[in-house]
Order: sequence, then structure tokens, then C-alpha cells
Amino acid sequence: MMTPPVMAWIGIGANLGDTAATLRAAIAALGEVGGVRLLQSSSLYRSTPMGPGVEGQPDYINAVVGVHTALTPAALLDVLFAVELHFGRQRSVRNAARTLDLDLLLYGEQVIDQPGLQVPHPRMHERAFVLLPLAEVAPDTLIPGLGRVGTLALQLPDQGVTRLSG
Ligand code: PH2
Ligand code: MG
Ligand code: MG
Repeated sequence: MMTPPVMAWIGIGANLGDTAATLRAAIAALGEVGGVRLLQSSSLYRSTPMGPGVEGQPDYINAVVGVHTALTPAALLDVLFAVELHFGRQRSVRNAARTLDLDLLLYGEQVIDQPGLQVPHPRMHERAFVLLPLAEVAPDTLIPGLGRVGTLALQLPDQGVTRLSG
């Protein structure tokens, strides 16, 4: 299904395999999808794994991309899952290390709360590995109900996120 184009933001992470190469290839793959136009792309960031169950995992590489899309949120999510699978994503337990994770962070200023589809992503505002890349390329972006990305990013404690070149 198609809708008028909307700016959507996608969070990208990987901590298995050749992570930086995977991120670059996944970003290129997203740009090839019909109904998705890649507009913005952050630098790559190295980050300490966060959340329950991540002890001993390798560091993540994270980034965000902004796309203009005519796809509905559900159709865009299907695209993200398909690209994850293409890059060898296997699903086991929550927060398991992964070759590629693509999360729908924002879809315009829409608030969606359905099983399997929550936008804004419910934890994005507390994660430096999301907010620092997003603040790099789009600090004025509004997270509905919470405020602007640039402001929220400044309020976060140090979470071990460092920008890599490019
Ligand atoms: N993703 C998770 C859990 N923890 N930590 C970092 N640093 N980066 C991630 O992308 C990440 C995480 C679940 O998706
Ligand atoms: Mg994730
Ligand atoms: Mg995910």
C-alpha cells in the first residue's frame, strides 16, 4: 500500500561478522528498495552493548538513516525484516548478538502502538547509540511526546558511544 511520502528514521546495528561492511551494504540495499529514497545517513559509531543479556558480547557498530518513503509503516517494517534476513539475521533470544538489526525509529510524527509495531521506538530516547547518530544529522527532529533529538541527546549519560570516521 502507498501513502504520501513521509520522512522515516531507521536505526541500524550489528555486532557479529564484518559489522562496518554489513552496515554500509545494508544502507545501500535500503536505497535500492522501491518506495524508499535514502536522504540522510549518519557516521558509523562504535558502542558498548546495552540491555539485559548482553554481557560478553562484542561491541556494536550503529548508525541511523533517514528515508523518504511512500510505504506504510507496516510495509516499511516488512522491508526492514527482509533486509535483515538477507544479511543473515537469525532470531534467538532477546538482545542476542546479531549480524544486522534494523529498527523503525520514527515515521514522520506518527505515534503507532500495535503489537510488533511501536513508533516512536519505545527505547530510542534513552539510547545514546540511537540519539548521537540522529543528533549528528537531524538534531531538530521531534520525537513525539518527548522533545527534540538534539536536546534529548545532550541529557544522556555517557554510554560508551564513539563516532568512527565517515
Ligand atoms: N541493540 C540491542 C541491544 N543492545 N546495544 C548497542 N550498543 N547497540 C545496539 O544496536 C543494541 C544494543 C537490541 O536491538
Ligand atoms: Mg534493536
Ligand atoms: Mg530490531
